[in-house]
Amino acid sequence: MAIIKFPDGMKWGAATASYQIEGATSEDGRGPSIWDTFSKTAGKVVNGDNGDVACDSYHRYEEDIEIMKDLGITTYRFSVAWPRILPEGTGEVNQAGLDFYHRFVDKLIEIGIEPMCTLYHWDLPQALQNKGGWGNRETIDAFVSYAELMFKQFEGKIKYWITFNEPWCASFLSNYLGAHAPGFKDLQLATNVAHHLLVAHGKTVKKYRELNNEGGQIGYAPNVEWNEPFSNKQEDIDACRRANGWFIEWFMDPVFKGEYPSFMTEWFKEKEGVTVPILAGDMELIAQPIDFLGINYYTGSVSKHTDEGLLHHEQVNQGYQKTDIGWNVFPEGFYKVLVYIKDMYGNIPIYITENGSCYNDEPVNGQVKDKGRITYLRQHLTALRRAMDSGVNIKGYMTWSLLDNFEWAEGYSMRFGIVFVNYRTLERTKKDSFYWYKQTVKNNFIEI
Ligand code: JJW
Repeated sequence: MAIIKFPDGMKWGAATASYQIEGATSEDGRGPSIWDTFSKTAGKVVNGDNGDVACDSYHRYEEDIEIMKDLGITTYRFSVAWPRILPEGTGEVNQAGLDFYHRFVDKLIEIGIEPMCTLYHWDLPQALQNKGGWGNRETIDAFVSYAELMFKQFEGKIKYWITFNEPWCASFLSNYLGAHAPGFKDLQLATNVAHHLLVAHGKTVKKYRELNNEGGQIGYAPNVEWNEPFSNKQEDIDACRRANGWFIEWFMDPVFKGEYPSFMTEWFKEKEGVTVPILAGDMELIAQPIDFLGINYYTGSVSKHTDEGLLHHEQVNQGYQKTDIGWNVFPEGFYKVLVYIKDMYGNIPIYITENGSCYNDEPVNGQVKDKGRITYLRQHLTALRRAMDSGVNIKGYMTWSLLDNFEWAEGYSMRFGIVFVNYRTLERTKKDSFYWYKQTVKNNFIEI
């Protein structure tokens, strides 16, 4: 038994997102989002599930906050549903939507939990999608107006803001791979969307600075994976460089260096005839300095060159353990990707805004023995500590997720929570991993 200690002041938290937990999709004036439309389109979501009820957190938020209080976390990362605030995306403000988040945030603050607010966690108002969504540059200004409204409303209450969650998913997974809303399969469209998300991010950061929010911080939260070359052959190294580059450099070079990674954009141009629609001034906007970087990490793999596919890259089955969603358990990749990011972009403060695992254990006599999740968390926190020892500037860690919830295209079939949700009764049951994480938060160390 050894003890791995975290520094004093380390923030510990849990994360969720609006569409995945709230339910109440047609209550109190909320407008429809692209996820309402997508989940109600046959064949898009496992079992035809949708977020109409989800965890019913819109009504049960006080119970959820009690759970957080028991867990002892310092920070809670949640997202705001844009269509609750602006049902049409722009124009008329829905006071009832604002009221809900005020009630919620006030309660969090009252019990001493710091809110970390994600402005965009994928629930784009459908009214904006009807005008082209993120493929349309006008959506950028619609987003900045919504963000400005939120900054003003919650000034002094919310001190940590995240513009975009997982822009890779919101662009390429959603508009090229077609797996998430709005479900298109068009690489040029997806590339445009990725660019518009980045410009919207930068414009929002600029707006936040203009508003002079004292003591507040703003960042964004890209998702990363780590691809380790199968061999030292140059073609394997290059294939991994592209796979990593799609998640990391594509979304971080513009923010930290004011330019796209040319090895990626040239590849897209040569192989697919796709180009980034950059207008004058865009790159300067995107490169606004941010206060912190959020990192979402779940998985990685050993990969090699193949002559097929967008990136001429394929994973090699190395016999790694897999979680119940089929993703490799790859904690070494967590360490490596964090060190890689530090080496490339410098020592910006980093919050792990998501890390967690899917294990579908259910209650037996009131107990959920999710050993797999505890092992996953222990291994990833060990890797995180190693990254900190290697100089990565980690300020906090938020596990995904507080609750089992609507896992997008997987519906309710895949459970990531440290609290079990019975989707029939909506009863919550704390899993073994909840108690393990509670101990970790309290101790500020883990035992390995
Ligand atoms: C990649 C699958 C091809 C969420 C991916 C699918 C390829 C048709 C979890 N993070 O629920 C990545 N999550 O809301 C945000 N992160 O490719 C939060 N990444 O399909 C969690 C899914 C994901 C993915 C899912």
